Amino acid sequence: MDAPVITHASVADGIVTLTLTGEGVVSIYSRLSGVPAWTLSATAESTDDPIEISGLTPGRMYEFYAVAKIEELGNEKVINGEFGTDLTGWIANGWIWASGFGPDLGVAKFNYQEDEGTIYQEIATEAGKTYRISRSSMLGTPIYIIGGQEILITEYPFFYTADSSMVAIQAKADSWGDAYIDNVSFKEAITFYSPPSGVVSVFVCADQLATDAGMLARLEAWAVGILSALQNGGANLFRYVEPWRYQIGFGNSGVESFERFAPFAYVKAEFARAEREGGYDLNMRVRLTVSVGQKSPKPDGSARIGDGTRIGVSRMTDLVRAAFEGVHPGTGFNCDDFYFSDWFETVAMTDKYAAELAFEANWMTQ
Ligand SMILES: [Ca+2]
Repeated sequence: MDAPVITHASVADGIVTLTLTGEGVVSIYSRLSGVPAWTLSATAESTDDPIEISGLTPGRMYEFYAVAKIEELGNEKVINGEFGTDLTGWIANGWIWASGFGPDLGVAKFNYQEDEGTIYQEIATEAGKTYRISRSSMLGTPIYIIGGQEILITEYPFFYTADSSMVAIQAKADSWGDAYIDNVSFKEAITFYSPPSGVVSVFVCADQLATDAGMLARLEAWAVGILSALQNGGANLFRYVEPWRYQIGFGNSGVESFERFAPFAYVKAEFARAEREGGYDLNMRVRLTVSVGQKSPKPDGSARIGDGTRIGVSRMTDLVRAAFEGVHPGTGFNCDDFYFSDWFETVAMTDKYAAELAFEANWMTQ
């Protein structure tokens, strides 16, 4: 079976919402970026609805992937579990065949003239394999699996992992009342797991960003979330995605910290081009600048154009531009959609290359 695909990731109010395609029961695993161990975060019966993951620490980057599980059932191992016309296949003591009970005519019925009685059937099993046991809901009939030990089934369907090569499935009744069984089923439960999906990174905004930080800091946090989720060929596009905090310096020794962070994307939001119209109405724009950078191990220029093992700034530019072109940051931002407005290179060396992409949107002022 194919791996599920995480097609979209978003974050709001500390909750990450993942949209997936794929079949089966999906488990979402997460970890703090940089932490080795993965944790099961959510399980969903299907990928039809988006899956929400809460309990995340704000202000941190998380990674997510999905695995799907499908259960198929093997052949029916019970002979005459429907009790169509008789008790063929069963060994009965105090039980008789009867008609006229339940939606499927024909049942095994305890003949309560007896003190107590059992009806059972032996089934070949394989130790270590899991079987799914079901029956029609019938009153007053405890069913046991008798293998290496005797197990009373208390809920259906019941999943049983065999511990021997032969078990008996047995209904046992006391003399005090009516008891019936019907539609007894015993099938191997075969579980398939998909390969894992690609890993998606999401920056969970700090709660205080919603109230304490300014609009520009909130815009940067939004853009970080989008950039963190960008992938190319199933892998994260960037190693570091953060608001611009002057992580990379330009000192006497050249460009500092570049190798440590690349491939990176840094985001800066700022107000731009405020103009006054005739009525002194403020006409303002907001600019989002995304700085992307890549390194290459040898001075071959692949940081700029990429090669078989490395995504160059050229491809990063395509993906980042598509990610913000015509996109609105959502409720709470008084602006129009963002549009690409400018591009220029900022670092051009044989083993390092960086460029800035600028997007602008009209900012509403009331
Ligand atoms: Ca029946």
